Amino acid sequence: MHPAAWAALGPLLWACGLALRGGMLYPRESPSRERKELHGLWSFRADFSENRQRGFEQRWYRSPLRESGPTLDMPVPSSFNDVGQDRQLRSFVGWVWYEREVTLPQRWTQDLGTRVVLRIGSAHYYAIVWVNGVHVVEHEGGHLPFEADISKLVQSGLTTQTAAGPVSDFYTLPVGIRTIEVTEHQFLINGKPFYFHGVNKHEDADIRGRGFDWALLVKDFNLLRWLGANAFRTSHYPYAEEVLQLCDRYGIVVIDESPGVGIVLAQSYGNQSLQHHLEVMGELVRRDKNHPAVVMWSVANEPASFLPPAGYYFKTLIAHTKALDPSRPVTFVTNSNYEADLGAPYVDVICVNSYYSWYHDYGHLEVIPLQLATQFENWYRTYQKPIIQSEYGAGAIPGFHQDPPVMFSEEYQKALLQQYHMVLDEKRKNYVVGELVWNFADFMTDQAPQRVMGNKKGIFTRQRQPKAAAFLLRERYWRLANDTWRPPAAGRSQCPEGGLFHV
Ligand code: BDP
Repeated sequence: MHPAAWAALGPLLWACGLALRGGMLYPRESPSRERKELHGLWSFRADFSENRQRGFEQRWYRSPLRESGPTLDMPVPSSFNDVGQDRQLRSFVGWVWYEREVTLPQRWTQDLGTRVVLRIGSAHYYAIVWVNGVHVVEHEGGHLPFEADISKLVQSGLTTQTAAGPVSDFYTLPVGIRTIEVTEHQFLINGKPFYFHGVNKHEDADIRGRGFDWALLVKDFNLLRWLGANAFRTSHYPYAEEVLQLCDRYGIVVIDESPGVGIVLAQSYGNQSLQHHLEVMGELVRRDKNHPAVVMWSVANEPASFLPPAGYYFKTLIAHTKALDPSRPVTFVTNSNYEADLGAPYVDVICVNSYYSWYHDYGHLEVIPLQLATQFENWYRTYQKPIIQSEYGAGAIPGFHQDPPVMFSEEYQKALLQQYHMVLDEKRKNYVVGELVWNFADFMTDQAPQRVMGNKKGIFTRQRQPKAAAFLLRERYWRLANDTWRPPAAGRSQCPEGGLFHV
């Protein structure tokens, strides 16, 4: 087991009258279900000990955290790395401990017919949970929810059984009905060709880091609408469920990506990894299958899909995902050479990333048309599958201006996108079915020479203000929306005003 930080993001307790079977439904209140949010200030300690094991050796889970040493106040949800001023904590890798004391409503603890479930929205990357010092659940992988039935723990000491009359459980689930189909050159939603014009995102913002935030979410959706975007990819991990709920309501189409990023070494393709990856796909599909906005699963981003074990790995992974959900196409996002990619034979849609004139041929915008057209032609000739340009972009530091354009100026970012757009406009007449710019907003990264206080390929800043490229894309996306949108054949759309995705 690798030591890893764990940060509780979005935990809540909820009680309901009936046991849940099968899927993992988002906790909604109903006449039979109550929920208690555990968001807020938690006690926190990072284990800075040499082996990162002191917390286990001294059993910090046995008594209140404050009794075993100093604690910090830590907001949940948030990234502990981003909120502090401590350099060590900013880059800390190892176990961190979060604790919260909770008082439960009496009914939950006194009524033995009530089931009490502790649910963690997500915790990165390995989480162990104790309730009253008792180990209740572990979860590996981050990003996805997990839960533990803690009824027995919180109701212990009670022996009298309450009358077991008939129990009614109520759960409301908003639904949307639509079909998806992939042909040799089209992506069809409800039988009509769909063109993805959108973005790649990250769950990231100033101060809070990766923590879920309603204000940020609504701001981002307002910006997506401003932009005329109709789609995004959850690069490079599943996003909070609340994000998908808004996508359903606003008519934003989603390519839902697993956390399978960084599969670049031969040993990443071992059985243990594959097994875990299969489990994660199970968790992801189980969580998100009811969202009509999700139109395709992406099992990975930029794996070394040219390595020999990649063929078997992706064949197995994609077949497994299709078996879990036969109703949606499956892909992974590639940056491998079309001739060498061993996973591509198994995907429904080719999703390709390229950074012409950014990571190669620096400054030579003129190479893009030929290189990009060749990229598309090679992939299509080889596979006869629709293609999405799943990433392309350039870094720009807001306020840097230079003409003729040079790298990192707003002009260069804009000019690079324009070069891509010329080719996309040509190829979308045939088999290119989408374009997702990298990235919606600037985001924080590890330090590296190609990063300037994070990744600056956003068309918005990390504070969600537009760079010049945002205006370019806005004009383009609304034009594409008008060009490619087809009114529903019959009946009125159920989508809220402004939704581009009419089901
Ligand atoms: C792509 C990756 C993405 C990076 C991007 C970049 O998929 O996660 O942020 O490059 O370097 O290859 O900007």
